[in-house]
Amino acid sequence: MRTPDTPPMTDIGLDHYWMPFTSNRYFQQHPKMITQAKGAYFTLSDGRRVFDCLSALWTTALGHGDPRITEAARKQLDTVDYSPPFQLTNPWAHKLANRIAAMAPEDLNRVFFTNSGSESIDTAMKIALAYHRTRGEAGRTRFIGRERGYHGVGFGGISVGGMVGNRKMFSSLMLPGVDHLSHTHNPKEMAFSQGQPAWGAHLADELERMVALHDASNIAAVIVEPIAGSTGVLVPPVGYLERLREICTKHGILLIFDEVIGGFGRFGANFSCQRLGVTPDLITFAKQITNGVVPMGGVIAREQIYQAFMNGPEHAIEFAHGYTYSGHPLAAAVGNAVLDIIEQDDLIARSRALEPVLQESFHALKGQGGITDIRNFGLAAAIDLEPIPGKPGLRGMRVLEEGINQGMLFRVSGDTVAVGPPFISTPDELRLMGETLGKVVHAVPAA
Ligand code: PXG
Repeated sequence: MRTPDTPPMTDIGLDHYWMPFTSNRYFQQHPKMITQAKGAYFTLSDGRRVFDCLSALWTTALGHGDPRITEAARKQLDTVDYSPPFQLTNPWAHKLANRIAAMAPEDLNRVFFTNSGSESIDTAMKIALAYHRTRGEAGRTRFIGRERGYHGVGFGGISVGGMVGNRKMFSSLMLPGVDHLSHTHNPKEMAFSQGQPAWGAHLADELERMVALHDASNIAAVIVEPIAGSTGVLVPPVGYLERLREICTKHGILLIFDEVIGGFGRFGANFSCQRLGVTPDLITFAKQITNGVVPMGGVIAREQIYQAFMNGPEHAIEFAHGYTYSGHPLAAAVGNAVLDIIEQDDLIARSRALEPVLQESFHALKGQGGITDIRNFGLAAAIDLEPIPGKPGLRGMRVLEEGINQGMLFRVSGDTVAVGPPFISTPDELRLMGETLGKVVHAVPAA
């Protein structure tokens, strides 16, 4: 079904938009365009309607087109459409910062706004460096990331990130002084785990080896996603994050949790770290804070980190960093509306209540169609597929196409299929998602 104001796709030239993270030539042969978004469903320009299995890009768990968000945005545009963020501000950004601080754990209560996850990582890394320097520990410049980590695409983020495809072209400009912990996914020890795997806490001890090698006085921060999202929902082993926390505390190293996916309910708590019971020193967020409707991200810092910057003359800028759109009034108004809806509709409890349904529907696929692993935590799950021999990624691409034919927009990365459905999903929708994934996997075999 096409709405009257949507031109047919054939009328739109496809030549000029260089699409991000896309096989552009394949796309030109198999174009897919979203022309309608409502609730938990997208409609494509050819009329196919699909369930939004990944909440768009881990962004839109409240569903698309919630009139309360639309109204908040409309009202904001009529009031203050833009306000410059340096040396003055707007009330909506302050209100949102106050609310985010109240949702965050312990004394993480100072919120710095950005426009994306990538900018949030850069910002957190700068805060870490400047924090140590301002306290007279200027030698603490090294960062420790983790293999298979995704921290966006800025030079900071790809340096601490652990995805070779995102790094290899840019190695000449990668930040110096970065080490990577091993990733925690070992199918031999943990395949088909439900929730947190029992094996693997000892992998955090690698951090002690890095400290022994470099000396703690040279290390600024460790950055990890508590649950690695875009590399296929890698769930931390029981005790692993606790151990990282312990070692960081012991050596005065800041612990940064990248909660760009984990913020605002995806894992059944405000932030995934609260569900997992481990508190970092800095949290990065983005995506769900605005339900994806307007770009926004940010960093939440412990009080003591913020206070370390509050020195020097009072008229001086304490942290020479910020974006033209930091605390944008439209994004802030939408963020406030999103938090209102999360509260009013009790959506974090709903996300938590849906978790066992998702777990059951995914783990029911065990033993089918060359599925080599199934993982889940919170309202997120992934399966790994046996690849087509010699053609890694092709089976995944076919799953994407066949999924759309069968009414499901799965997120496919290589031969891994991930889902992170909207919090407004019904249990039946989640069951159908699992059943359909089973059918799709059978329809596109590895051999
Ligand atoms: N950190 C994490 C943990 C992310 O998941 C970013 C940083 C970067 O955010 P921006 O807003 O700069 O894109 C992300 C982004 C996927 C997928 O398929 C996930 C992301 C991006 C693209 C694909 O899961 N997350």
